[in-house]
Amino acid sequence: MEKRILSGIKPSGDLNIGGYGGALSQFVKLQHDYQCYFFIPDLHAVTVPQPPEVLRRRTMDIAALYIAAGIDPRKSPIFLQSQVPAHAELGYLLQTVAVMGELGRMTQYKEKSEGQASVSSALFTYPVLMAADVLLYRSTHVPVGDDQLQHLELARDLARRFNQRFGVELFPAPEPIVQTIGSRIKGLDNPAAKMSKSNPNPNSCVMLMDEPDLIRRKFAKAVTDSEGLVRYDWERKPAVSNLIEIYEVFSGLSVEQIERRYEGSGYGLFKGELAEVVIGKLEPLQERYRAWIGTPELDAVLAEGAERAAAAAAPVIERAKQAMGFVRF
Ligand code: ATP
Ligand code: LTN
Repeated sequence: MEKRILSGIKPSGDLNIGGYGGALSQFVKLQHDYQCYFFIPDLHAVTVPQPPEVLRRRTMDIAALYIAAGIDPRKSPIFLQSQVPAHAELGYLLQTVAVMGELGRMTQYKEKSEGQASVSSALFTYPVLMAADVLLYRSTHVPVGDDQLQHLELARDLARRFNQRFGVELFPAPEPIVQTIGSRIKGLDNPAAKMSKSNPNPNSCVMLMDEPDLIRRKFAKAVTDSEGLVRYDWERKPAVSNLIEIYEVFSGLSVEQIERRYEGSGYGLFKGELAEVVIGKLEPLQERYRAWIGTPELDAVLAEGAERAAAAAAPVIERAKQAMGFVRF
């Protein structure tokens, strides 16, 4: 069976190096071995209120960053979820198969709704739309950070349930691809919490568009421990292990190579060189981003991507509707 991937990054905030390590850098590697569809889940972003101009800017930013990071849009279609109506359509069909209890158990829903005065019903059904995204392309694999594993498990359950209920072999159960390194990059101020743009401390995360000097300052301030040893050990040295993971993602060196390189040298040199390794990757990426953003070529990539995605999705949504008993003339 052909190996197919669909994955994407929500335009709900500006991208940091966590999203780069957990998603973007993986996408770039996987495009050679799979038929990939990379989309921008803009319908997901609006499950929490987004000012329309901000949503527009971030959506195009992520599209430009996909290309800047090295995704080749001729090989893998890049498109906006809102431009392929089949996503919302299959999302609705799958809502008839999903049940309230399993959606109420989703950790991300619980986290994002906690303490909010009002929560949209779309935030609750969000994981069903995510399942639709994946199943619409009959994806066999989905690269995600480990925070998305529960959602993917739901997608697998819904695929099996749909097939069984309607007696079809339509949806394969998609397998997650989680990198062992880089899939759980933590905050620079606190290795217990994921690096997230929702953290109010600006020193907690390095943004993909940060200037070199700012990146240097942020790494200089990153917490470590008092041991002075560059050693990878998540149990006992989470802060240092996190920095080693970031180093790995951006340098391509292995953990062992990094440990050996900084044997006996303390944290100052390690953090300084880590900043340079990250800057070395981000500067050219930022330059390519600036070459693409706001161009008609970027619009053309997205228009063509949406056409190719819609063509791939059409027979699948058709088969799903037929299986459920919708009349077709
Ligand atoms: P938020 O932080 O606002 O909850 P998010 O950053 O998790 O959102 P996205 O921007 O859609 O949401 O993340 C895109 C991808 O990057 C997802 O697959 C997610 O698992 C991954 N990702 C996000 N942050 C990290 C992180 N700190 N470490 C590793 N992977 C991450
Ligand atoms: N839920 C994901 C974004 C997302 C996604 C997808 C990822 C929506 N649909 C399909 C992979 C495949 C997030 O919050 N990071």
